[in-house]
Amino acid sequence: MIGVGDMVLIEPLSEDTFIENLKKRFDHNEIYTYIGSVVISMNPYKSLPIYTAEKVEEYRNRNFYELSPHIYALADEAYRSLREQDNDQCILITGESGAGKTEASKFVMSYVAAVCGKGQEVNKVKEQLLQSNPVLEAFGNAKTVRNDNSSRFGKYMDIEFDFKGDPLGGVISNYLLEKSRVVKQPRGERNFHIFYQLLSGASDDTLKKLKLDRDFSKYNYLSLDSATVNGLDDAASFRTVRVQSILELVAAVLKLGNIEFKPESRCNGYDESRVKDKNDLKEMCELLGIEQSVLERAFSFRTVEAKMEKVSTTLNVAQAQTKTRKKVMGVLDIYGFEIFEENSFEQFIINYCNEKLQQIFIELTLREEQEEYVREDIEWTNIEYFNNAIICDLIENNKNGILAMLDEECLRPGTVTDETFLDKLNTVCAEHQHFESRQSKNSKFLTDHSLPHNCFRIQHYAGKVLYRAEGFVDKNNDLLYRDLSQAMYKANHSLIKILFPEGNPAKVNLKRPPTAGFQFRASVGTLMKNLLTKNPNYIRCIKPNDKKAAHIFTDSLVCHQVRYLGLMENVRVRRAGYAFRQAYDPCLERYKMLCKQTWPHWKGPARLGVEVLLTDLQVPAEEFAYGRSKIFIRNPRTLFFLEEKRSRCLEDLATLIQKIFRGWK
Ligand code: AD9
Ligand code: MG
Repeated sequence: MIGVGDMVLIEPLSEDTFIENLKKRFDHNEIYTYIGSVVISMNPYKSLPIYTAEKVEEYRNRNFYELSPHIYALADEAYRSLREQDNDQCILITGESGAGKTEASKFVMSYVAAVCGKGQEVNKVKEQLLQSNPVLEAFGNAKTVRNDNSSRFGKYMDIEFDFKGDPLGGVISNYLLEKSRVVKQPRGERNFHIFYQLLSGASDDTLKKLKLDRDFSKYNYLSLDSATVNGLDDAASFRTVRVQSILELVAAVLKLGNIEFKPESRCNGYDESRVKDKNDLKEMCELLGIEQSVLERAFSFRTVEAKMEKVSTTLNVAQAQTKTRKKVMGVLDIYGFEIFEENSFEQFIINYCNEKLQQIFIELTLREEQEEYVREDIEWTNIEYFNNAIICDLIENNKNGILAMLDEECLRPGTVTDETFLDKLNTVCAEHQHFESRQSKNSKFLTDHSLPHNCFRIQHYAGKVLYRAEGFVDKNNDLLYRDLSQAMYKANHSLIKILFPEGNPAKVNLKRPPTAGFQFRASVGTLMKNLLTKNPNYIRCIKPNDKKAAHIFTDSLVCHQVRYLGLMENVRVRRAGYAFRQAYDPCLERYKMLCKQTWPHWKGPARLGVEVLLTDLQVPAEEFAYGRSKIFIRNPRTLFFLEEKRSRCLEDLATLIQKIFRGWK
């Protein structure tokens, strides 16, 4: 073993020894290290031969700590626990942009696909689950400064299994795609991969049908300074994602980007815009089956609604109804925390999502764990940690959180601009600070004189981020004018019709749709609640350097991530605590066959039964503690010992039954 495989065993424990251990392992291509059951994953930025079919076999059905740390061990543990103990699982993958979350989620999915079920039907389901990735990435990922394949949407996938553990299918939920990228990309970044894939991968014939040119420079939406990316084969990726009706849409978007407008004065004194060169418009209409005059009108005019209603409905997530209970494994892969030179509404949403996920980690591994020891009367010395709940509150508080204030501005009659929104923020968040404690939410709204005009700054758990208020109001409003959606609905193109249901004149809805921020907050809230009902498995991804390069380990960068991810606190809680716990009843039920005094029926209280059992098995006293309602086991090895004894006992029993059965025959 290179270095120490589980940080819990490091001696002496300090930030230096922790990082030294990560570095040593990283230098030897050991990118995975445990903190108890949490997997730390260092991005190697090179492909390693550790994801082969042989590796899958090696980790299959093995106990978590038996082999050297690997993401497969976590995937195996989660899958087995789901199948054998009927516990729904979720895999929570966190880390900043470029740390390796998406890759990790794919390794987990391919591992689970490799070990679960067999047969033609099952294989079809597996194939579909795995094939969703390239398509989603083509439309939802893009090259950014931080990551050449950066997820610009959040993704949560529930893989459903039947009682045998065979996959039944999956449900994918997407969270707020960074739509603004279609029309504008920061310097050095690209649009979504699909555009480049289409132009470089489609046949001449397809391009001709789509009225497209292979040359990126012909399209305003495709930035030029970074059109090709090292290591990305757009043409090859294209072959996996082509679907004709979708491609027509992609082509139409490129044409849309080339349409130019010119102002035209009207006799009533108002200006209006007109399409300058009609060729792109004409071709776009042909692709989508829309009458040119209809679309041109929709581009140039806007019917202004007199009435605006405030929306106060909450979003209900449709729940699939099934007769038999499905077992579920959820895999969450969101966009990682990011700080750019210019941060806008999108970064604000992305970073908020990361705050929420860090909250779950804190709640479950640091807070809840410690509180449980106190509740159960187990001797415990408290371990301090930073709780980011106040940052979440600053953003999502119903009354005076930033998102609520943004909504209030967006829905307010009168002139609303990004400046009026910023004024409001400054008034509410900054001015209250003087009267509040340092632990208040507003203390994370940073005010100082160096703040540039039109900006605000937030102290996130992972660092300070300066946001430019420009565009917040528009992006939150996210209004698609009704004239435009009605024009799209009239298209003679089945996919477009599906995409703009609100354009159906029979379903005119005068209500204002909920804002982007409101929808996001509601759906993230639902997601968090859902995750809390499942057994969490954590993968904490770390980025070794800022150069997207192999072999470079920048100590300061890693140290920063180790700190804000709360990994030191994680080790301390883990070292002082107990790896496993179980209520007395199910514990006795599971292991009672290992002891003559408890098998087959134990007549006293369950707690006493467990005590008799452990004494009989000669488990050393320092290995466990008796809580009020649960038994706590310090070392995972003790649990393996019990599990192994149980398996052997079951095997003996099976052999015995077979013998008896044969005797009868
Ligand atoms: V973002 O928040 O979506 O911007 P991610 O998802 O955390 O980010 P991603 O998984 O896309 O990062 O990883 C970035 C790149 O690092 C990948 O494109 C790979 O080139 C590289 N990477 C990450 N993990 C591994 C790995 N286990 N083995 C090899 C890896 N390369
Ligand atoms: Mg990603």
